[in-house]
Amino acid sequence: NSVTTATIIAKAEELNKCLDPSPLLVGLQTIEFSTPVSLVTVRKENPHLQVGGRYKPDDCVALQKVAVIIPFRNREEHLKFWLHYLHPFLQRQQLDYGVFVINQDEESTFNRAKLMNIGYTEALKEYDYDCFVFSDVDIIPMDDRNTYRCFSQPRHLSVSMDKFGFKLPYSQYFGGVCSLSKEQIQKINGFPNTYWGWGGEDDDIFNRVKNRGMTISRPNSDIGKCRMIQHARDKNNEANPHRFERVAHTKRMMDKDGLNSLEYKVVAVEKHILFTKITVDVGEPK
Ligand code: UD2
Ligand code: MN
Repeated sequence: NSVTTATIIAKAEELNKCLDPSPLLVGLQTIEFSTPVSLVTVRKENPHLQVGGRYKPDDCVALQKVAVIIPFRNREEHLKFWLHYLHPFLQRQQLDYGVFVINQDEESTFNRAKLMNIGYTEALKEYDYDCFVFSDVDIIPMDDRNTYRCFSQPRHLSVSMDKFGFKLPYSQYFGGVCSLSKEQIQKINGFPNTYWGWGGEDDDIFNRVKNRGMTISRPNSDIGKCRMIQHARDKNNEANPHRFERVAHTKRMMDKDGLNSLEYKVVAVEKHILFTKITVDVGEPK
């Protein structure tokens, strides 16, 4: 009967689980941004991708189903480097993953944390993801032992960046790349929707995690090495003058500002081989 069939399948999958750590890892690699890469080349480098930027190992069952969410606008050159380095990296980690580029449309002030909420919500409509990695488009990890998966506590992954002399800039720093499980995201009501422009939203997320009694997990600084592509501040992402005041009020705001107050419009969904691009209208600051 079907119960025994289900049990047999579950047992077979148990036996066939991918190993942790993956035997395909190579460790520290050089990352450079001097030679531009083309999407045609990146597609050739990754023949096993499914449409939408999806992959799962075919010889074992991945330990986690990971949606990688990239808040985005007008950074095509950075995205090419990201895809070039990260697709092979994620495949060596034997993850069952999908890449979602959440593209803020038009000229409104950029809102990174709201795009992260949207990415979480939209990815869950497509697949039963249990883990979410949120990555700046311009950050490339150097060591594939830094697994882009979830842990028993929310994890900060970009801990040792060239930009900061391969150190944390401050101990509560949570910017760049982080991972949270579905449960961990629900526990903090997602991310704030009310940080318009540059800065502060990463500290708000850190406060949310802390206020819910969780701690931050991190790889050691060797394994956590990464590079950020150098860039100037984008247009329509000026420093948010309200950021310090907002970060001081996370505790009071987090139950009403987050997944439970998220409003947006999907403008377009494009399924490319290398990623799913979801263009969204996030509205304007109130
Ligand atoms: C820092 C943090 C970042 C975030 C930000 C403040 C690091 C390495 N990163 O980044 O996580 O907390 O400060 O908001 O410390 N983006 C676009 N188009 C735009 C603007 C932003 O795609 O027009 C996206 C893109 O993924 C980018 C990210 O937002 O990587 C963060 O913006 P940034 O790179 O301009 O800011 P940065 O490097 O100071
Ligand atoms: Mn940056």
